Amino acid sequence: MSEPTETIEGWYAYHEFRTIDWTLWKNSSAEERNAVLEDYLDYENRQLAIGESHEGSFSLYQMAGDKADLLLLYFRPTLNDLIVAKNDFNKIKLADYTVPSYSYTSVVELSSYLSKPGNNPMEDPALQPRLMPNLRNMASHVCFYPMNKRREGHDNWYMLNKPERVQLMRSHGQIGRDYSDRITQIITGSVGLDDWEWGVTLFSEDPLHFKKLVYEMRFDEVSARYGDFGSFYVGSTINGDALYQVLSIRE
Ligand code: 76R
Repeated sequence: MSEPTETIEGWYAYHEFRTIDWTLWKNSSAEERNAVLEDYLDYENRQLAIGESHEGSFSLYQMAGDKADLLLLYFRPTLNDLIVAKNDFNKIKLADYTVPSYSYTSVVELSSYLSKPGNNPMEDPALQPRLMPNLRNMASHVCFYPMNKRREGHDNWYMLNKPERVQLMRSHGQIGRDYSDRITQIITGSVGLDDWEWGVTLFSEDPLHFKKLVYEMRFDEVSARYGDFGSFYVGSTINGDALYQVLSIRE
């Protein structure tokens, strides 16, 4: 058996994708629509208060394509906190006008591939913002996709010995670091938690950087030989006030 890589876990993450039921929305009265949005602003304020007291983080995104219209992204210290956050959303009026289309449960993961020997990562203050991400500090665009490391015939990541994996991850890290001024990445682990092994969440001011980075990584051995990818979701951050604009209907 080859040696597993040590991982450090941070906050739990919940990505909830929803589509808007436009027919129901358009058929509701202006008063009802206003009440839905007021109710959402209340919810958003409660989420922001949780963020300010460092008990989690939340952001809403408007999504491109037909896989989802909205992404509700939560980070929380425990899995139970995530369940509470999910249920709290289901209790507000906006939940009646939106339908879940995909969701992903995972936990922030830093792997020790490139950590310096002798360093205790838990005591490294520089890692704290990575383990407990503050979505308020992230760039305006988001890209999410789940992925696995391949386990097929000769291309079995889990049969490689540790030095081989370290070497492959070094090259991966090098490409990634070239983008670190344009892209922030949050890797969340989901083995035993959801259907894929990792969730990849990227943030950038310009969505073109997502395309450039993901394309470049496709040529790197760790992605080319060992990466299997799920569906991609891309969008941009939106607060409750902007949601008013998105959902407003001309009478
Ligand atoms: O954490 C670090 O900065 C150390 C280097 C590093 C590790 C260990 C790193 C850097 N990643 C690591 C682990 Mn990554 N990453 C991905 C994807 O689309 C694809 O081809 C793959 C999806 C992207 C886009 C990306 C970006 N990374 C991992 C792991 C866990 C592997 C394991 O444990 O086996 C996965 C699944 C993964 C996937 N990576 C970086 C980036 C970027 C931008 C960086 C540089 C971060 C920075 O320095 O700011």
